Amino acid sequence: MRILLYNPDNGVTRNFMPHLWMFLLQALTPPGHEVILVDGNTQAMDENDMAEFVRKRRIDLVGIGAMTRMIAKAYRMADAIRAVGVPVVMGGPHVTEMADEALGRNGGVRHADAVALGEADDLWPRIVEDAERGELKEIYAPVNESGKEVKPSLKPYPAIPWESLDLDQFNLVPRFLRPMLSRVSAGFGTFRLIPIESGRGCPYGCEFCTVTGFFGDSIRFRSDESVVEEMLSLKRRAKRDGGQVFVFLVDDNFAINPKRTKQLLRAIIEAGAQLPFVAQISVNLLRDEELVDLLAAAGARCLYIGLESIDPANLADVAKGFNKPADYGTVMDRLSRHNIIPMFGFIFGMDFDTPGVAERTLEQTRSWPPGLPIFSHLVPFPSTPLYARLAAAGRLTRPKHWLDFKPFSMAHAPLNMTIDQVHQELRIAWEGSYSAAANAKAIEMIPHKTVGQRLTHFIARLFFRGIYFPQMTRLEWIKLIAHNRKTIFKLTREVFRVWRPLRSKPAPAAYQPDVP
Ligand code: B12
Ligand code: SF4
Repeated sequence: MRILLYNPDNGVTRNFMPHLWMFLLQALTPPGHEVILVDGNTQAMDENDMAEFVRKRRIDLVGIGAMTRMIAKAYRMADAIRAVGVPVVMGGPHVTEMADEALGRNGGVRHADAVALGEADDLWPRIVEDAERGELKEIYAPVNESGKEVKPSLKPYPAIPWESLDLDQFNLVPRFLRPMLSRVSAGFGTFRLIPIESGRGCPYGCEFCTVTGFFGDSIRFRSDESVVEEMLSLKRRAKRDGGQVFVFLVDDNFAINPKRTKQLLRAIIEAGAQLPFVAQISVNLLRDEELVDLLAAAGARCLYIGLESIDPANLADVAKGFNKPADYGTVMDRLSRHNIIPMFGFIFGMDFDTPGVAERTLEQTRSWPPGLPIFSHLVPFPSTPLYARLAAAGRLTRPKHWLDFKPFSMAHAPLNMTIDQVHQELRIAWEGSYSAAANAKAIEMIPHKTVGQRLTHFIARLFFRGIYFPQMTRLEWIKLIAHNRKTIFKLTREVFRVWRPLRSKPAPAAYQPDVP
């Protein structure tokens, strides 16, 4: 069969990283089938394009995976595919929670022929075989003969053939810049952010999060050897392409078992498998200085931390009382000393938030070394304890918000603010963090860092700003560059001052960036 694995965009925003599930299912597909990957974030398609693609490429089966915020688009695409007679299997967090919706069992339209619930590592080969025989079942659940749920072990873990995969669609360097940048230096024309996982599961059970419910609170790890081998393989790929590979370790809490994480980091260092990477770790675990030393030595360049709120009452309310706001500044300092850029998330619209929450939060963040903040509102995802609580209290204003996805638009009534006030606070926080003045200030705050580190931080700021203020067109980018021209001019002058003496030396085959 010719199988298409498709991850939609949500029609509004774009993601910057390929999704691991596609590579994983591709690697788990039984031999004898051709698997084509399409990420809607890099290859924009509408329903007509998709129907045409499926017809022209003679696709026999389509697998679609989607988060809640992409599900409306996923359903539209699935409908278009089914209309040309090709079966659709859907999987991922949303349809796991809302299988009836995808299968049209709740009185709505049917979008999928089959749904895979939960982790599909062990289910996928069976789904492919059933599809080949034309005997797809409606629901595939990861259960044993006695109906008990079985989580896949990550030992063994399939080898994703990074060295031979066609990764063209995942190059983050804009197409029109590639030829020019490749001429500057061999490694400039390609930059790929590659997802890999070292483990699954998080036992913390924060009220708004789907992870504990989906992956379970029993944590499973890959072997150190398999992670190291994957990093080495990516390193070989980067060398071969003469480009950059930046790894996103997608574990929800990469240091959930600090002893094991340290062991893995040591294994990476010993094998010389370091690649620049970003990981997600909760703030309580980053009090550990040795852990941060090892993270930096193993290649960590950024860490994402869900700070959520500066108000302990809010944190306790969403079962995240293990975050101690008093620790935030110390952890940010520690990361900055290790040249790791902190990326941190705040959520507004929690029950103890009141007007002015943005300014109060910004006041704190301004006292820390500069990082990359992300502000969102509380989102009641289906099947979370938060959703159940708000539904029971009659506070959901858009109970099926995913069918009408609007970025940064609340779906429930907060307790001590209005919905409009929360939206207003979000705007203040984003504007206050990523205006041209805020960007300039952030770069001024790190004069002791190398120009490469400051440049990286600045470029990251431009991209992060785009999460709230979408920069989807060339014109929007031009405006952004014009607004930030002073900082750009200053950094460019420094870059030339540092690089001019180096120009006489021969260029290395693969440029290794001087990033923080
Ligand atoms: C990496 C990641 C991101 C990346 C981008 C996604 C990417 N390109 O991978 C970044 C950092 C950008 C991101 C951003 C966001 N994320 Co995110 N992210 C993750 C994370 C940590 C890992 C995803 C992953 O690769 N997991 C490992 C793979 C193996 O698991 P999987 O994707 O679930 O796939 C398995 C099954 O679901 C199934 N499966 C999946 N697809 C398919 C398809 C078929 C056909 C089949 C058969 C099976 C199948 O099989 C796979 C193997 O078992 C998850 C949490 C998690 N641990 O999954 C959150 C998660 C997906 N994100 C989440 C959220 C909420 C967000 C944000 C909205 C956060 C925010 N407030 O801004 C943004 C939105 C981004 C956007 N613009 O769309 C939620 C989604 C909840 C939901 N119901 O939709 C999750 C689950 C975390 C959570 N806290 O609940 N995220
Ligand atoms: S610590 Fe992170 S991954 Fe774990 S339950 Fe809380 S929000 Fe979810």
